[in-house]
Amino acid sequence: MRALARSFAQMARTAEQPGRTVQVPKQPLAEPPLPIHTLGDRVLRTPAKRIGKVDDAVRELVRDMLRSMYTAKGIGLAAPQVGVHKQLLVIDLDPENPASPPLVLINPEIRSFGSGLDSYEEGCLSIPGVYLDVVRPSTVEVNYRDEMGRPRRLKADGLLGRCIQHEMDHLNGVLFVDRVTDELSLNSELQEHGFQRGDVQSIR
Ligand code: GNR
Ligand code: NI
Repeated sequence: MRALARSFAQMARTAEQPGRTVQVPKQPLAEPPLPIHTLGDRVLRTPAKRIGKVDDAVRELVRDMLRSMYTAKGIGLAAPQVGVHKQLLVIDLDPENPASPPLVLINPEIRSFGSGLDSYEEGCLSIPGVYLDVVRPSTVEVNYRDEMGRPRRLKADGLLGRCIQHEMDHLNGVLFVDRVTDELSLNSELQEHGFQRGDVQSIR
């Protein structure tokens, strides 16, 4: 009986321990657990800081970011979008597939860009409704740490390469509209969705 009671106590403790995984159900919730800031909000322009130690608190933040991303129907989310100035981003290009794990990038650094350029229509959870073409390198190579703090390297092209670059811009306080070159489309699309042209910091 003592042994049985003790094993239940151990089970309860195990269940309470923050997990070694960051997986959450991909189901949308009624509201994102972390509210997502939008264009014009200064928090989106504040550069993120390196994460010193990848601990349970970081993994809990990752879970809340994933829940927020799945609820908002995005394929990526960077910590500054939820008002957290940390170098952390999550990506899931297959949010409908429960079997494919999301990507978690901590302290990502771009090692190199490929030589080719692509144009692609981007959107952003922080600028809802606005979709505009952005030119970026077709491929990137990044170093980062995963959710267990292990160092990783990834070479990405296509939508993944695009998404990594979009999210890493967020870590530097840059938004995709800053990179749009079609001034006419930019102005009309912003106006149509109630955003201010003055909140864009065009890069050129
Ligand atoms: O959900 C998103 N879709 C998307 C489409 C094209 C290029 C980039 C993205 S990322 C975006 C989610 C978001 O705002 N991440 O910061
Ligand atoms: Ni975005």
